Amino acid sequence: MERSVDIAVVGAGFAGMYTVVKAREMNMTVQVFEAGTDVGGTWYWNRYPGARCDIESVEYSYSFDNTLQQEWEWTERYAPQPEILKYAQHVADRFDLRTDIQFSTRVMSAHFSEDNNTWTITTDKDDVVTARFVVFATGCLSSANRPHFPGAESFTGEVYHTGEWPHDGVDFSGKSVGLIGTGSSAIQSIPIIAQGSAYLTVFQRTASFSIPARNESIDRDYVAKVKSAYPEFRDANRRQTGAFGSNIRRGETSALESTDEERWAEFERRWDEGGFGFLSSYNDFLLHTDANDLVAEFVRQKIRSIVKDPATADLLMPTQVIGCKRLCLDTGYYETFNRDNVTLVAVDNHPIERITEHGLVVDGVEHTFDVLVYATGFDAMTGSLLKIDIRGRNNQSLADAWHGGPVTYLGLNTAGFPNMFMVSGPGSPSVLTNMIMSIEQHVEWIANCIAHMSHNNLSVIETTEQSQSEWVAFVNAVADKTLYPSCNSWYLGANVPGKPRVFMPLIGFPTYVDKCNDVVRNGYEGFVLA
Ligand code: N01
Repeated sequence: MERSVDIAVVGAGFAGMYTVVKAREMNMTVQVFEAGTDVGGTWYWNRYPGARCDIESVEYSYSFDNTLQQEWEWTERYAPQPEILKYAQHVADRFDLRTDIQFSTRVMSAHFSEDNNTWTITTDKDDVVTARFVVFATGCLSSANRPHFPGAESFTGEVYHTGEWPHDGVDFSGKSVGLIGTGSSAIQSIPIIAQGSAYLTVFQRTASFSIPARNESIDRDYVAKVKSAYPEFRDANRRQTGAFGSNIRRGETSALESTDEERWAEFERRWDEGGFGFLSSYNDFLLHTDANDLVAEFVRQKIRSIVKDPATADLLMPTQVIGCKRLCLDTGYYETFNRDNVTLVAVDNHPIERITEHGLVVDGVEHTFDVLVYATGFDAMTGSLLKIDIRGRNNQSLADAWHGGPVTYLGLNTAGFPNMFMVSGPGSPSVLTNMIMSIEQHVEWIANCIAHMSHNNLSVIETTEQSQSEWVAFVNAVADKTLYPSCNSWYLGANVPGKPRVFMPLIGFPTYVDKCNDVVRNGYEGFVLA
């Protein structure tokens, strides 16, 4: 393809799809490139057993079209991956989005020309598209992190990564499985793989805190209530720190102000209810370690009471601050370690030494299996952007501009890269929110900005070095007021060896939205328009 368009978009997940909707509203031409064979992004790739969203279904969906949100019927409290993918496909059908998307195509480079203020995008299918604007809708958790272990190539069995799961599924029956990782993806898949395989060995570097999801069939009365005032329900969610959970009771006092009995009863109630509401019983879990210790100890006691073998229970005991890594929600995770066909191996003090033909070696002991599953997460927030050869002014690469860590203004743009927008880029609330709410806010901001430029005959928008360094400092100052930076999370890039440690997501969706709106009201303050 050789084509010239107003807007080139990379990625056809929820962000790329909505960008097509907005571009068409503005009567602009748009070309999306997507590596997968269909829409859905995260929900297209992450097909591992048990994959489901940890934000409730009625909230994790588009709000921009009232008929769409009224008509779509979710079946479970937390939607499983196949249903979310079906929803994305339904939206693509309903708005006829696929005509502007070229699938099975990976964007290789995006270069800005200062001569004519356009971007040139090239792909692995030899397409060349020029565009006034480029929108990276590449997702925050879309670049699989596959740690390199010596000997990895020598393993002769099947190998999978949770984030790149085969479309036809995996038949584990009668097979022994080794699974590396105990984050959200592992915690969702482990109970199901354990049930469906002959034997499962889990290799754990850091024990995670997990809370029961209490997933169930969706409560139709609750759905009817939400739908009777859906726009108001969405607005109420947008006013929450994470843009979700307006139905969660939020404690407004410190955990330290209650008696032991009151606290324990409250924790029990929340444990029984399941979900992220567990950490909302008091208002200071992520502010004070004394408060955090109380709720962390409650979960540790739950683990002790569920897991029968004391040595395994000890290994499963998380020691970090609860909530500073993304809290996991599970269905029968800790119970799975009571099964006869499951073993937990700690790889913290003795990291995985190497992979062999038939398994892997830890502390000199070889563990053998037929199938190896990497549940090792993602090069989050920056990985997918930095895989593309993105070049702005003076032929400077994004990798070079971000060598010390990602620098953006509002998570939307980086100095030296005019007319380039990121949807839910580093420095925006993104992964600390209901992603679809964040995506809608970003795409609408970008669309309004492009419309403003067209109406005012402006050809270039770009932030400044000063705006972005102040913004990064602000994002980190907000994080530093909390316990978030206290552990080695992917929010900090700490899961990928050599990645600069920068706290990437901004905490606080409503404040962020106010800031974005103020920037516009003040004539795109912090940007230079020409
Ligand atoms: O990835 P992770 P994930 N040797 O990075 C381990 C979202 N999500 O795919 O903690 C040994 O959390 C690593 O160990 P450690 C959600 O936002 C949402 O599970 O770094 N182990 C960790 O245990 C989530 O947070 C949903 O010490 C190694 C695991 O691999 C995010 O995606 C479901 C290792 C990776 O855990 C990422 O989750 C799934 C090594 N060299 C995902 N390298 C829901 O909506 C890494 N590990 C519910």
